[in-house]
Amino acid sequence: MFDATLHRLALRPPVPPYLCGFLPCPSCHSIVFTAAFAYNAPTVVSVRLGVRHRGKYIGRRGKDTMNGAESLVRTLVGGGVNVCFTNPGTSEMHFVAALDKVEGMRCVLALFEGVVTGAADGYWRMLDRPAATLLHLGPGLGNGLANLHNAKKANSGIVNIVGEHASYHIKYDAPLTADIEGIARPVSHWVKTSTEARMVAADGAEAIAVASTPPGQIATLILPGDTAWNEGSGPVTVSAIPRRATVSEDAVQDAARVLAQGAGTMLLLAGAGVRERGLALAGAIAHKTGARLMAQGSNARVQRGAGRVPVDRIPYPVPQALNVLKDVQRLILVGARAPVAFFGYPNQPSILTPEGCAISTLATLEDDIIGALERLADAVGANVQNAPVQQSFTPAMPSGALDPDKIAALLGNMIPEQAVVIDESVTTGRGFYPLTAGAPPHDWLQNMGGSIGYGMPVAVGAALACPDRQILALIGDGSGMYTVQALWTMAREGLNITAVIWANRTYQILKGEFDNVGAGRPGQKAKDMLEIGRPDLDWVALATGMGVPAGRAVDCESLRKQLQRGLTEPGPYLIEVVL
Ligand SMILES: Cc1ncc(C[n+]2csc(CCOP(=O)(O)OP(=O)(O)O)c2C)c(N)n1
Ligand SMILES: [Mg+2]
Repeated sequence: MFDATLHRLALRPPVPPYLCGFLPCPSCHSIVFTAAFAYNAPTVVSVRLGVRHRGKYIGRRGKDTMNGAESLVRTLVGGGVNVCFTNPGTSEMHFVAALDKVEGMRCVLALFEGVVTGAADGYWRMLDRPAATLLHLGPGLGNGLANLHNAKKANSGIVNIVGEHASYHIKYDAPLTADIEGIARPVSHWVKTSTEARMVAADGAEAIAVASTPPGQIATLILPGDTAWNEGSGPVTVSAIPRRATVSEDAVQDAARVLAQGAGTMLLLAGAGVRERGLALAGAIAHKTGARLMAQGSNARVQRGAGRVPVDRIPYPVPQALNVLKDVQRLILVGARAPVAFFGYPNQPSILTPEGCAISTLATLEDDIIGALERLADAVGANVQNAPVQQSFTPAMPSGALDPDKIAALLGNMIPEQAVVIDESVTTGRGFYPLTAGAPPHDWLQNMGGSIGYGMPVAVGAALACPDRQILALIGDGSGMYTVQALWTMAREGLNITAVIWANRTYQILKGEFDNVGAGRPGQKAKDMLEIGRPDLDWVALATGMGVPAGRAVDCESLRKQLQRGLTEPGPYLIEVVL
């Protein structure tokens, strides 16, 4: 019922309390014990009088107070951020304690920070609303960097909270001291270190606004320990989120003029342009004008399947991409960027559009893409009702030995309605698109930053964002090992995720790349860098060891059975597909 709160101290007991006695509680008027402590430190930093009563610290002026951490958590919840992916340490303990006190925040522990940041990416992609992270100083942030990079490229909004030493402690260069701002800057749109407990909530509100600013941004808020435990301001309301910019009438009319030039025009889509409404509008425009439609090579979330306007992506291999784009004379960008190769290769161009191709922009990713497409549809007289949509179809059920085409046919038969497919299939999945196009409506998420290990964490975030949907994570065995700890979080949270691992025991893609960059034929040492067998990873054991039930598939029949099981049983399931 009572205690005194000690602040900013190097405490050396015994510390005699003084100024103690029984006083009426300023909030409920019952009599409570009240004490102040002098700090037996080299310098006395602060002495304060107060009581903790009915779970709350009550300040000496009789007002209810709360510390910076609690002020921040209340700000987050008030601002609509109600999931926090965490991997905390000492410097974040007050934040952890505040999570306990505040209703409405779901806290999800991950055992590696790459899972934390990837999960926050997946959460945004499904809801267009940020989750928070909680990371432990520079090294914790460092472990999360690769998936923060992927999230930044996907324009996923994240309130990325990183603990820091107490501000007065930083100068001692203790083991965990690091340049957190320096580490955060390249993967963040906004970085701020809170300087004062009373500012933490306001900084948090700003971080939410920055993260939510279209198309979504990484806002890194660094929280020194003393800003968490000292007296805070109470919750702060998030200011209005900036709206997407309306594209100019010139941009719309220019696009209409380009489309009027007929064959050789392509609309290249990304962002809201590859969601259902954007595709319907773009499909109607293409149908009316004879333009071609295409999506960027990688997309944060494509809404596809029966009844939606289908769209192909620019292929990854440069020769195929050049071939797909060879007849494009006029390219109109709709949320997309002008297409370039994933890597530079000797004797291959970086720019994928043919020489002389005129590139114009209807809307950038930040703009109101849907509004722009609506106006363009009006300008060219296109009607959404006339957009040609994908018919439902199920490929013939394959049998016998597995290969990528048969796997695609199986998936085309089995993707459930409203499934969320997280695709990190790498080489196994290159041809999955056509045979899955006629499946019931579903979402398809891809790696936007090229840093592998994004898939299983993004599946965690997507499952938390959409608990009623089936999450199907299609993962290369090499990729899966980067963030394998995600399996444990799936088990702990009981997430509806079916993780399918393409166990080809190799970094198959790198074998092709070895040749593509002109490195010749791999010798034994090089081969050993491209194979991940010896020993073969036992994915069933890895999964069950982290609490995820699992099975193995070796042919079409067993894969079908395993998928049926994974997709119908509640909670996570892993399938090791031996290729
Ligand atoms: C963080 C990171 N490290 C390394 C790479 C290089 N890399 C690209 S793909 C790949 C292997 C992918 O292997 P797997 O997931 O098994 O797919 P497969 O090639 O066998 O189809 C590697 C190591 C990368 N993209 N990102
Ligand atoms: Mg592999």
